[in-house]
Amino acid sequence: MNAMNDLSAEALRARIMQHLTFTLGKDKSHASIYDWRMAVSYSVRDLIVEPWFAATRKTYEAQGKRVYYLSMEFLIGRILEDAMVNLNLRDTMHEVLEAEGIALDDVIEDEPDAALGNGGLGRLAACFLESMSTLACPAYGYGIRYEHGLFKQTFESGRQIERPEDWLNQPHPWEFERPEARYTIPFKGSVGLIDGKPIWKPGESVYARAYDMPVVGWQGKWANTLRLWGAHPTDLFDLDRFNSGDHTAAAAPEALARTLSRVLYPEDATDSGKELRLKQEFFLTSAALQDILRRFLSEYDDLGLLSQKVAIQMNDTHPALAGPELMRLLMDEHGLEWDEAKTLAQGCLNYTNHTLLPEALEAWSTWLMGRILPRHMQIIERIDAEHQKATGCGPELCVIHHDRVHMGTLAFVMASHVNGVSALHSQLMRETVFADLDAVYPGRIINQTNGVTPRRWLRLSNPALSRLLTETIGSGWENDLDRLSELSKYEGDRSVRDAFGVAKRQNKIAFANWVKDQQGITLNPDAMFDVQVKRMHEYKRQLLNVFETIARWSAIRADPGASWTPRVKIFGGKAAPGYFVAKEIIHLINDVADTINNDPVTGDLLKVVYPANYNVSMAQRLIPAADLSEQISTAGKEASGTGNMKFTMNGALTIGTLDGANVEIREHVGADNFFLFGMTAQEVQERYCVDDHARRAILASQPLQEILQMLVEGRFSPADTGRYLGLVDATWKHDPFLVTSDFDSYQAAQADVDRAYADADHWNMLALRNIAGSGFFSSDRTIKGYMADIWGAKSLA
Ligand code: 26Q
Repeated sequence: MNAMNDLSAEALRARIMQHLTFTLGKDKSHASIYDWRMAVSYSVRDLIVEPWFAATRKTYEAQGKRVYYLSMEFLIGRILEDAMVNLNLRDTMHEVLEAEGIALDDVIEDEPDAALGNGGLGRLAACFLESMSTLACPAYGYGIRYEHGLFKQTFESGRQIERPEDWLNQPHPWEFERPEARYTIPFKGSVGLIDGKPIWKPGESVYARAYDMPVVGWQGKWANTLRLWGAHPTDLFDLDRFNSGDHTAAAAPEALARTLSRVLYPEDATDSGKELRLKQEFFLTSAALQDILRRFLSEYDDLGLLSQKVAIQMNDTHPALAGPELMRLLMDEHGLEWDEAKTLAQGCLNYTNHTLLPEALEAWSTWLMGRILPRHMQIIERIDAEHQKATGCGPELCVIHHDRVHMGTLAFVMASHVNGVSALHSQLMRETVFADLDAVYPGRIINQTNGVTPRRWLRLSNPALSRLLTETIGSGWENDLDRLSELSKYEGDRSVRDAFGVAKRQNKIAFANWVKDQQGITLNPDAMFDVQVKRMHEYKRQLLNVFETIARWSAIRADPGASWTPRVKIFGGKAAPGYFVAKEIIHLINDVADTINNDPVTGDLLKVVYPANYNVSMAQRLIPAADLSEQISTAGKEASGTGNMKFTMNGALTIGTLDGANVEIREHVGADNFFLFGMTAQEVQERYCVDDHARRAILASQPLQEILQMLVEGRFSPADTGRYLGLVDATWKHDPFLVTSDFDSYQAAQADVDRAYADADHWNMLALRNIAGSGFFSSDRTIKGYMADIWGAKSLA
């Protein structure tokens, strides 16, 4: 039963006016869009509280297993519209506000994105929370309440500039502060022995304070809690210093404590080894585990039941201190013996791996770990010793190796289940990075292919297509996405294909209007919208796409009268601030865009746009408008990808390699409906054995030589002709992600794309087949897999 269905426009209006008047203290004649957004948000939030309480009550009564998802990142985006969509309130809200002369879209867009994540891993956590609520899985998300989320990106003369993000400079209407839920988080100090028992005397500590956000599922039937921790000082204030006149120093303890939850680290694929990062990881992990144990002990008095009642998921190794910390709490605070503590911890814990790139695997120096967390270092050493003894493994397999604590090994050893995020990635885990551990712990590695929530990524972001889907296959696909397969019956129906074309065109016009507004660039909605949006990283090969763009431009200029398929190349994504090569590629894309967009010869046949500050909200505008989805990573490098899934379900076709979940997307939509190119993961490994692979590939490819020559001549940077010499040189000599080896194959696939797009009706049929095959990529399917294979948790629907 959905209470929201009964809510009339009049009742909703009354609630909003109540908040506007009494919560915001504003008369409607003076209310700003901000005031309306707050009043609207509080009114919607009020409607979630009831299912939220009901879920808590049912969870308590069921006495079943609870799931805890620990993640350093939750890349949520905007909350209001998602809540309205799930409560089926959007149309009523539109009506109510319209009567007041307020546009709902303006209110929605006034909300800052909650950007508490870098990219895929953080967005996956957000999709999982929503699916766990939709599926009535009793679950909690635990994360950090960063004051500043992922930096804002701007471009100055084509270069990326980072500015701090400041989402909490306004009240956050979706959170409930819980001053009573507070834990002490200890650091540093020393470990002594009293009566043969280790006693940790911390040298410093901070408080973790809870801030709760309800996460409501589809149709408002269930809401789980996302609990974010804010850091606060244990000693508020140095009063002596203040009284002696040193006002700045007096506030030092407070400032120091708060730095812990001040800002999200913007690296998404390199382990920086920074002390503050380690402290953040422990801060999250310890606060979450203390909270989990407190809740458990409020219901049960036998800690021996812990692993029957608690399942903990570690989102990558970032919370991998959960193993030693849970053991420490069980032993040092609750008096359990080592063996029982270890068995219980292992019974509760599970680990998801999101990358095999060596530079991203966390490994803390034993020196740093011992200094920040001396008690944990002892526990880790003993875990490692027992792991070595039990498996007889060599040094490479140890948790501690070359004076570093390898967090992947620690997480693996302390987990019941270890999972990869696509079939290929899980297989590569077994064959490469975790091959030896897989041999000594057989069966521990399993696969759970990622998914995305169709509520945000279809229903909310693509209303035009959503209406068509409901008209064609009926309602109910939103939480039963396999029903999209019923669309196959209509691929031969010209009116459905046309209707798809109309919906897509509508989305493209909306996006073109936005680009016009933002950048003054006019886009032709009849051109193919070819999109690559994701974090900037060499392995994702934005450079391959730029190279093809340059070759295309050059080819059109050579024969402008030929029958070219008009294209708009759209890029989006941020580079980690210290990632020099990624930033150089951003600069190149902007330089290429500048040159091409001002060329009257190519005109509407080719445009390049790179809107700054790609984020969740931009993705929601852009993905529904895409015709072509670029998923072109070096095979074996992209663990899964999740953007690839969003594009597919919005009716974009994929040009891609056999990497990550692309493999499964191709299986589900059909090989004829996917533009495949490039080497396989196996072939990539073999190519790496060829010393001068790049030189050979370039010498064998006329177009590649021309592209590199144009860069050498400074064709795209006339005022600074040497700008890309380094990039060209590195391409000839190193090309670590095999851009050159895959170039010809990519270019050929792009030519196939051009031909297919030229037949609009046929293209629409291919797009419909993609949508029909995309049901598997709902995160509801993924979460059902985790519940059944990993957590042993039951839906309480
Ligand atoms: C590690 C140490 C220190 C500082 C930062 C980090 C760090 C932070 C974030 C390392 C990695 C990340 C994020 C990784 C990530 O987003 N991986 C992506 O996860 C997606 C969800 O499973 C996959 O679809 C993508 O393929 C994968 O790249």
